Formats: sequence, structure tokens, C-alpha cells
Amino acid sequence: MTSLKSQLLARAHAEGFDVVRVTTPDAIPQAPERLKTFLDQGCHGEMGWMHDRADQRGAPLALWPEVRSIIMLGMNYGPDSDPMAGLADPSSALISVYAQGDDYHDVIKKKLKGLGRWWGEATGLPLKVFVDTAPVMEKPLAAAAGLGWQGKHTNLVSRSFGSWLFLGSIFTAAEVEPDEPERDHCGSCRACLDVCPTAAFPAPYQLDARRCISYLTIENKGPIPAEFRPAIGNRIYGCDDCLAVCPWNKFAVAGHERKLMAREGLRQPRLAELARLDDAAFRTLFARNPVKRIGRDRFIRNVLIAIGNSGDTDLVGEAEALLEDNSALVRAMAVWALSRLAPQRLATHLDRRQGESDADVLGEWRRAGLAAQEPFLL
Ligand code: B12
Ligand code: SF4
Ligand code: SF4
Repeated sequence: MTSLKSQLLARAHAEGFDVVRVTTPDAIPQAPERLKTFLDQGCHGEMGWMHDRADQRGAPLALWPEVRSIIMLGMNYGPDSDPMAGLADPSSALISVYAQGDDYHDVIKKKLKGLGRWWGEATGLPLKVFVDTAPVMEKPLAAAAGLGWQGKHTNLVSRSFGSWLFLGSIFTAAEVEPDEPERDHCGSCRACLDVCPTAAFPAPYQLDARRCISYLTIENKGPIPAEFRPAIGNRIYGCDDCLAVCPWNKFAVAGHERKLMAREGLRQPRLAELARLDDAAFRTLFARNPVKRIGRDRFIRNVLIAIGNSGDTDLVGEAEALLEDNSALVRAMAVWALSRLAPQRLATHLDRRQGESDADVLGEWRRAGLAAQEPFLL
């Protein structure tokens, strides 16, 4: 298999992967227990799919008993500018680096399939390819293969690419010589833990997803709990703070895969423009992009939170217009945004409150009244 392995590395690089290493299916013995602790503590929040197939997720052989080796692949998506710079302009929106270009699932899956086709013919044995598309723990497997190590923020950190590797895998029934795991190079650093705006790390190497802005803005389907809204700032889809502050990024370079590069219109869009998107315009703007997945209403919910945090009174009209939206989720966040930006204006829209029947929206009106000490809003 040795010469086949060197051919595999060459082919993978030709497909556009930046790192390729191999591990065995039994290489992550601690993962099932750690996953169980994460789930028992409820850290997965509404992501019930993590719970549903936890046995398979923790143990590759339970997912596919024929697997003998796991080829782990990483693709660099390093940004070409500081991902946190946009935080300084609260009238614009921040979309996390991973979601400014085409959807990585589609881009990487296609490349994995191409590589897998060749590998299947070369070995004559079955295989499966995954990129966050099955119950697989990609980070511990990548660490076991030596692509990097799981940093204190739980993501995989690479000595060559810093925080910016997407991960994918090929499960193969072929025996391939495994590589050495990477050791932890975090040392006494705790920059990622300290920067987190929502204190989402109960301890180093552990994340409570329910507090993470990435979870709150992407996975959380209903209203975002009020306690986290101010800390979200203008991050409307995901968050990069813990990734961006890692000192290992000093070796990172901008990604080379054209499809994953930031689209100009998504680098730092104006909140006012995003707030006006109807369903059709939302689908057009985010065609082939990960943001499309959350749908227009959840997206506008996030935009309204950023508007509420902006301190920009030019945005009052955008929030006011959305008080009448068809979506209760949007109306609720419009009330919150206006209560932060211009509470006195909210009082001029009492007709909206009177005609409201949704419990969540009414709850926002009550909360806004209490915060503004305006009994007529209650
Ligand atoms: C669920 C999920 C999320 C959830 C939960 C994240 C999480 N940390 O679990 C949410 C929605 C919050 C999320 C957010 C993000 N995600 Co995500 N997510 C996943 C997913 C689907 C599963 C991760 C998982 O299994 N979690 C369960 C926990 C228990 O496992 P774990 O994170 O490995 O936790 C380990 C540590 O806690 C460790 N541990 C526990 N105690 C101790 C003690 C010590 C001493 C040590 C050393 C370790 C240790 O053991 C656990 C098991 O290995 C993967 C794709 C996949 N299929 O793997 C992508 C994935 C992890 N996400 C990814 C990305 C890019 C992100 C974001 C950066 C996106 C963004 N910009 O908004 C953020 C980062 C937030 C963060 N700090 O983690 C990439 C990460 C790439 C990389 N280089 O690591 C992945 C791998 C997708 C991919 N194919 O590229 N994500
Ligand atoms: S992605 Fe943002 S909110 Fe989530 S853990 Fe990292 S810094 Fe905290
Ligand atoms: S910021 Fe520091 S502690 Fe966090 S992953 Fe990077 S090196 Fe480790």
C-alpha cells in the first residue's frame, strides 16, 4: 500500500486538498465518553441529531463495520483580511469566514467523490466519503491522523494553516499505513477562551454549544434567548472570534479554492440592505451559500438583533417596517430591536401590539415595556 499511499497524497493535492493523513477507526477511544458527557450535559441544545446516532458518531466501526482506515483531508479556507475587523462597524453585518463563499459541503463533497472514485478503482475495495454529512467526529479523527490538534476552543488547529481548515474524510475498507497523531501545542495560551463574547467555554477543550453564537445564529430555530442578544453584536451568521485570535494563525495563508473565497457582496453587507430582503431576494443573494440553509425568517431575526445592537438610529425605519412582517419570529425581534434603538418610537406602534396574537411577540412587547418602564407597552 505504500506506493498507493503516495499516489493518494499526490491525487488529493491535485484535487485541491492541502493536507491528507491517515488514521485507524479505533484511534479515538476517548471520544465516545466525551461525546456522552457533552450530550448528558445538554450542551448540544436543539441539535437532536447529535443525540440520535451518538453510538455511531463516537465509533467509526459502529457507523461502518467494514472500515479499516480513515483518510482525513483538510482544505485551507484562510481569510484574506482580519475576520474581526468588521466588528468595528456595527451598521454593517459580519458573516463568518466559512460562509462568505460557496457552501463548503458541496465543494468538498465533489472533490472527495472524485478522489474516492479513483481510490475505489485503485484498491478494488468499498469506501464512503463524508464532509459533515454523517455521524462522524471529524475533529478527533483529524487530530489522530496528525492534521493538527484540538485546541482549547475544540476546533482543529494546524501548525501550517492555523484555525482555517475544513475537514472531510474517506472511510476505506483498505488497510493503509496510519500516520502519527499531532500533539497539543496550546501550552499556557487561553486567548480563544478569553475572547468568547458569550462565555461559551465551561472549561478548556469543552464547548457549551447553547451559548455559542454560531449555534445561536445558525442552529437555534426560535427566538434567540434574550441574555445572549447584546453579546451577538453584528455577527449575523456564525462567529470567528475564537478562531481568529489563535496565535497559530501567524502561519496561515489565504485559501486558494476560488469557490470558497468571499463573495464581494458578503464581506460586510449593510444591515439596512439585508433587512429589506424578501424570500425571493434572500434566495438569490445566498444561492449556493450556507446561509440559505436557515431560511429568510431566521436570517432576518439575526439581522434585527444586529440592528438592535447597532446604536444606529438610521436603522429605526428598518425595524419599524418589520413590525408588520408575516413571520412571528421576525416581528418579535423587530420589537426587541426597536426597544433597544428607539423605545419611544415603539410606543407609537401600539396598534401592532393590540392586533398581536403570538405569545412570543407579546412576550417581547412586555419585556420592552419593562425595560423602558413604559407601562402602556405591557
Ligand atoms: C455540532 C457542530 C457544531 C456545533 C457544536 C460545536 C462543537 N464544538 O461541538 C456548533 C453549531 C456550535 C458549531 C460551531 C462551529 N463550527 Co462546527 N461542527 C459541528 C459538527 C457537526 C460536530 C462536532 C462534534 O462532534 N461535537 C461534539 C463534541 C463533543 O465533540 P468535539 O467538539 O470534538 O469535542 C471534543 C472536545 O471537547 C474534547 N475534550 C473534551 N474534554 C477534553 C479534555 C482534554 C484535556 C482534551 C485534550 C480534549 C477534551 O473531546 C471531545 C470529543 O473529541 C462538526 C462536523 C463533524 N461531523 O465533525 C462541525 C465542525 C466541527 N464545525 C466546524 C466549524 C468551522 C465551526 C465554526 C468555526 C463555524 C463558525 N465560524 O461559526 C464554529 C466554531 C465554534 C467552536 N468553538 O467550536 C468545522 C471545524 C473545522 C476545524 N478546523 O476544526 C467542522 C469540523 C466542520 C467541517 N467539516 O469542517 N459546530
Ligand atoms: S464561535 Fe464565537 S461564540 Fe462560539 S465559542 Fe467561539 S468565540 Fe465563542
Ligand atoms: S488560541 Fe491559544 S488556547 Fe486557543 S486554540 Fe489557539 S493556541 Fe490553543
